[in-house]
Amino acid sequence: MGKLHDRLAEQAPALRDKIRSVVAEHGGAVVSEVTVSQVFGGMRGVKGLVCDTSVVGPDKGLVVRGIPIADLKKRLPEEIFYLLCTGELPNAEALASLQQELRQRSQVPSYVWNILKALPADTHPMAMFSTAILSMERESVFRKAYSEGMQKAEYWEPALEDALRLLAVLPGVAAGIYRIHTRKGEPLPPNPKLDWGADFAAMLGLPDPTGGFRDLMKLFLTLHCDHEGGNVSAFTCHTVGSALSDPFYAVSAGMNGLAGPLHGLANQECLHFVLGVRNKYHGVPTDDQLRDYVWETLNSGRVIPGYGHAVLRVTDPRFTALHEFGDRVCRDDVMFRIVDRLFNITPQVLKEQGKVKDPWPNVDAVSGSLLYLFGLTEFEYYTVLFGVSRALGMCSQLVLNRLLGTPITRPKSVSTEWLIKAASGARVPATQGGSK
Ligand code: AMX
Repeated sequence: MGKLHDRLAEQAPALRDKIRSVVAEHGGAVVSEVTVSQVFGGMRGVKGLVCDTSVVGPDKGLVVRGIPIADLKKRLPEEIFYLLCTGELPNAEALASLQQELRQRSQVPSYVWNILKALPADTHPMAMFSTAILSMERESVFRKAYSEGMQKAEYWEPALEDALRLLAVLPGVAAGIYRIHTRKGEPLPPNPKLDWGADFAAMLGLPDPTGGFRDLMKLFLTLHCDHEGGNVSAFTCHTVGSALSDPFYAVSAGMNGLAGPLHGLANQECLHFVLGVRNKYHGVPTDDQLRDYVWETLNSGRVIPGYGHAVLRVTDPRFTALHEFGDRVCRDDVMFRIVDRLFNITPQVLKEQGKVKDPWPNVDAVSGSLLYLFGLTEFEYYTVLFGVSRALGMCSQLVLNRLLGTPITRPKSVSTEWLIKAASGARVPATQGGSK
């Protein structure tokens, strides 16, 4: 057993006691109320979930276990995983132990390649990614242990084993998907001398003479690791896992949510947008031209990808971290300059339009352009990169929820008629309908 397992085993009794006593002492306290607008508005702002791996403050952005993401940008993604799980950054010994555990589990089974190669050529890389994860469900140690009658207090241990297997194999799977999908050649094997992020960058097989692409990938994987519990992919993964479906089922489901254009697909859409600007103006437009372009997009009923957020109300610190990286390594690149000008102009236009709650850029406004610069030009693939990183958050949340014995998710839905009656003050039954 690795150091991560041992630390979680040490922490488990106190964590469980804490939840038990919170519920015992404050179980009846009201922490959120729900308006009709929220019921019809995607439950925005309703506090009905617990997630201790990270929080996203409207004015702070992502804070991982109490540490702002900007302070973690030099950390390795695997250090972040340890942090997400335990609330502590690993010391050198714990990091080496985790890296060793990942290396031992990193071999991609040949049947995964056979499945991926058998899919039609126009299959989206995210569908390939989710399929690959699901195809490995047969390996689940959690499912096997559950069917053999494991006790509830033990759930987290095989969940951690599945999580480590998944995280170990995902860089190889994702890089192989890139190579198969773009017909760049056979998947490349992992290199045990490299860390998780560097190995992923190497297995993509792109030329990287300066090491800039490797550094970008490591930063990208760290920045996208987690975004509290209510976003579509985290919540989906959590819900599926709450049924005690094993981490392969749950993470695959989370990836299907990440594939949506309002969530993880946005970085692909952003690059599309920036390329549209470049192609229309044959380079970097003037600020006036760019302002017109943004207005034209809005007036045609489309969103400006990479701007706005369901929770944030400031510039996303992950955008700032990647923007700083771009400023350091490719300040004069046409695409980066367009991203930079858009950052100066778009918030003002969105404010003038007056619809969005958050006119500021999110992380997707810049990431695609940097990837493009380093030769990763197939933007259909970008959400898979996001998925590799976000698996860190999904897996840590799953392990902690099994450790805490979190019950199955089952909020109550009501009919529109019930809501109308309730909102107009008519007496309505406290419960209505309901199903398992
Ligand atoms: N461009 C144009 N209009 C926008 C907009 C944008 N970037 N962001 C929000 N709006 C519009 C909404 O469509 C909505 O219009 P409606 O009332 O006509 O439906 C109105 O402004 C109010 O929306 P909101 O409350 O500010 O945002 P939200 O919480 O409903 O949605 C988000 C948040 C991210 C889906 C939205 O800002 C958006 O579509 N942005 C562009 C896509 C994007 O960048 N997604 C990435 C999100 C981060 C991630 O998961 N990777």
